[in-house]
Amino acid sequence: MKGTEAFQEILPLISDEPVIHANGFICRESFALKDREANFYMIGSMGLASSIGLGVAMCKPEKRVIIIDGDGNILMALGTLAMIAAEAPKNLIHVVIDNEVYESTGSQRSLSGKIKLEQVAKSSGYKNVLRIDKKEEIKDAFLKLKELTGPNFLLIKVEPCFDSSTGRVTHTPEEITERFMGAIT
Ligand SMILES: Cc1ncc(C[n+]2csc(CCOP(=O)(O)OP(=O)(O)O)c2C)c(N)n1
Ligand SMILES: [Mg+2]
Repeated sequence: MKGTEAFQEILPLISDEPVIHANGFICRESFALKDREANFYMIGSMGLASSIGLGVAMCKPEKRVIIIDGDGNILMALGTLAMIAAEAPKNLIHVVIDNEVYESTGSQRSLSGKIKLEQVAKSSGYKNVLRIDKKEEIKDAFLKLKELTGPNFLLIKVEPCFDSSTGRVTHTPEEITERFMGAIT
């Protein structure tokens, strides 16, 4: 499955949940397919979507909070997995689009071809962890994790082939922050 296809499957399953996106193609893809006020796009700072998602989940326990992360991003902030597991927000779903490369910067190989990220999440203490590699499995897996008490982790293995013609997020960081805060308040 292509990265784009993973987004095409997941986005229709999201209603009013806050979604915090990792930088690079993850933001761009989601923005191009369906921009929403409750989308937070991390522009530039790699590795931090998971920390921001944890903060939002802790501050808004009544909302189901979704992080859409990348393999390179998550590897840059592995300590955050331990922090999420330790804080154990019941309302958090951490999705990782794993193409085994840093695709946004030229597809340099990441470590996720050798390191099983779902095992890292499981042994850190995430409550429910699923790894899938077929597009047809996304809907059931995501809806199941939405029902289960978190923190939950969904690893989606994809081919490295985001569409390079996908545009950049056109909102400024200030606009993204302001409308996101408005949407979740
Ligand atoms: C601290 C930091 N280092 C490097 C970059 C450059 N950079 C932006 S996106 C990215 C790759 C992210 O990889 P991954 O999370 O796997 O997402 P993908 O691009 O594969 O969708 C890199 C290296 C950055 N923005 N910030
Ligand atoms: Mg990647």
